[in-house]
Amino acid sequence: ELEAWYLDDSEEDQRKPHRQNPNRAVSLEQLKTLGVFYWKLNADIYDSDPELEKIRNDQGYSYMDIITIQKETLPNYEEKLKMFFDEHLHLDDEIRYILDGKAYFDIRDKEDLWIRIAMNKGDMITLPAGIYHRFTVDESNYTKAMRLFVGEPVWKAHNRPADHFEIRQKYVASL
Ligand code: KMT
Ligand code: NI
Repeated sequence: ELEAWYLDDSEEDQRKPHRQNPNRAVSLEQLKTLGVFYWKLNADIYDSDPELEKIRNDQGYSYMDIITIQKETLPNYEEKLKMFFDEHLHLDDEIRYILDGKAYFDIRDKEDLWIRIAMNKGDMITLPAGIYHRFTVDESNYTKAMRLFVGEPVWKAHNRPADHFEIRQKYVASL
C-alpha cells in the first residue's frame, strides 16, 4: 500500500521525510480525487510481467525506458536533482514505476498544499498532465525507475508559474 502525507514547512534537506507532527496521512482515495493513479507490481519480474503488459496495453503506454538516479551513474546528478525538485508541470501524464530503491513525489492538493508520496520498489503511479509536482530521492540517494509514456516521450518541464497552459486549466477544472 502506498503511503502519503502532508509536508511540514521546514527548509531542511529535501531527502528527509518532512512529516508533520503528528503525521497527517493522505489516503489513496484522496490521491485519486487529484487524478493520481496507483498500481502495485512485482518489480523483480518487470521485464516479463504480464500485469505490467496489461497496464501498458490498456493505457497505451507504448514507450518505456529506465533511469537510474544515483551519483555514480547519472551525469550531472546534483544539477538534475535540483531540476527535478523545482515545482513544475508537464503537458502529458507522468508515469513512473519504481524498480529498485526509493523516491518521493510531491504533488499539490486542491488547496495548494504539498502532499508527499513515498514510492518504494513495485510502486507505479501516474501524475495527471497539468498537476504541479516535484521529485526527489530519499536519504538512500538511490532509485531505479521505469519511465512510461503514451507515444513519443516529451520530457519538457514547465516550472511554476505555468497557469496559462490549456492543460493546466483543464486539470484545475477537473478537480
Ligand atoms: C519529473 O519530471 O518530475 C521526473 O522526471 C522525475 C524524475 S524520474 C524518476
Ligand atoms: Ni515531472
